[in-house]
Amino acid sequence: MAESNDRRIESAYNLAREQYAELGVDTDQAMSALEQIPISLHCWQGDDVQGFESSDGDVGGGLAVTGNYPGRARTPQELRDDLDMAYSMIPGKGHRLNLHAFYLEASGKVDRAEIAPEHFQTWLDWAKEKGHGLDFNPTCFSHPMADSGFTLSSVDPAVRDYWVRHCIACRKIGEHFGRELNNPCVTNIWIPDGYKDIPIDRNAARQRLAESLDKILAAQVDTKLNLDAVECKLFGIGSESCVIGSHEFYMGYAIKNQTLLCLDAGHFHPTEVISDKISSALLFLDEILLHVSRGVRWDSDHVVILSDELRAIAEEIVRNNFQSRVHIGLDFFDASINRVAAWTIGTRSMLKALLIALLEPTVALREMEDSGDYTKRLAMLEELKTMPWSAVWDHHCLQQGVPVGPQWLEKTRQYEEDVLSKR
Ligand code: RNT
Ligand code: ZN
Repeated sequence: MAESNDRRIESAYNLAREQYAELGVDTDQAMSALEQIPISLHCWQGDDVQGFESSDGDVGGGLAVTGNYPGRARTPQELRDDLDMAYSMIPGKGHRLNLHAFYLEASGKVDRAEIAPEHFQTWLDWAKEKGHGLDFNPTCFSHPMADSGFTLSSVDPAVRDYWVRHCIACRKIGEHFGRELNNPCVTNIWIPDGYKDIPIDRNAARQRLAESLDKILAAQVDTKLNLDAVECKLFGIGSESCVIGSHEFYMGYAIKNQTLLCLDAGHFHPTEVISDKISSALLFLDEILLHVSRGVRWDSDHVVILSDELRAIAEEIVRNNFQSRVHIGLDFFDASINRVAAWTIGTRSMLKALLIALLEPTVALREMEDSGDYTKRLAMLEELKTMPWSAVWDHHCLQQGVPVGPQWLEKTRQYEEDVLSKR
């Protein structure tokens, strides 16, 4: 049964390879290119953004996780088990883990301003053993010092100073990860700061934020090992009228200070897309970070699916050969479905989008565009949509030793029965 299935996948692939070859596209090359693209899975899908500092509570910072599907990871070990399960169903090498600071492992309570590499030793050992790179994030929410809704831009110097110290501690942890894994860590700063209602002084808060960021970046950290990123947002729950760290703020800040800019797909107006921003940002910045997410009507952080925008993001990266300059991270949290499935669906969709882009005859399409033949460009883009990329995807999964098609769901159901349902 399994053998005849493998044969069917092989013969479908052989036909697809011929069909792509007619367009001048090498499917084997596309698969080996795909294998090299790391995706950074966000740890926070596994436990509904709770972290391991204290007992369950409101996430805060305007982040909302909805759903009560059973089986949430309650300990770092459970989270690692769930991640191992998800990675085992995702093709490709060197996928990463994106950790938030409040996923630390410490015997007692550790102040966020005092966190250090030792609190992440088990994560680091695990990453080394499994061959994952690590990325990192200060956690500037879910904390009494963030209760006012302001952190790095607070009017209170003590609050600002506290979060400056936390962010510096995080950059040092990122540097440590980078050194230990011989693989640079992207440390991304996102803060919730903003006003629910119309402020009269947007300028002062932004000045305070810039000053705080300057202090954070002034701390000595090897920028080859730790890559700093800053993430903007349009609005959040409770910051509907003004977010201090807006797009213009961080675009300017990142260019001036040559940090990475993080573009989150849910952080713009609902019809505004990050795919269109990549080429502009990379004209003025060496590297950027993506938080690939899916907003539904607002920044709802739905699981990523193979949407037109996801494909457009992948096309922008691949067509311009930006693979080494764009760090692809995921950012969604759905507590209404199996959480391991959520990671698997989102990551496999991201990889499918990249594969489709890698199978595009881009040179030919560019010639059509440059010669003004927009009729052929549109016609070909539509025809390409029904090319047999799925046969290449199945073959790729088979070769990589991960489940083909919906087989991964059976594995996930088994894991749910054996592990998740017993929590
Ligand atoms: C919030 C940002 C941020 C968070 C994570 C948990 O709107 O997208 O990236 O999702 O830090
Ligand atoms: Zn984000």
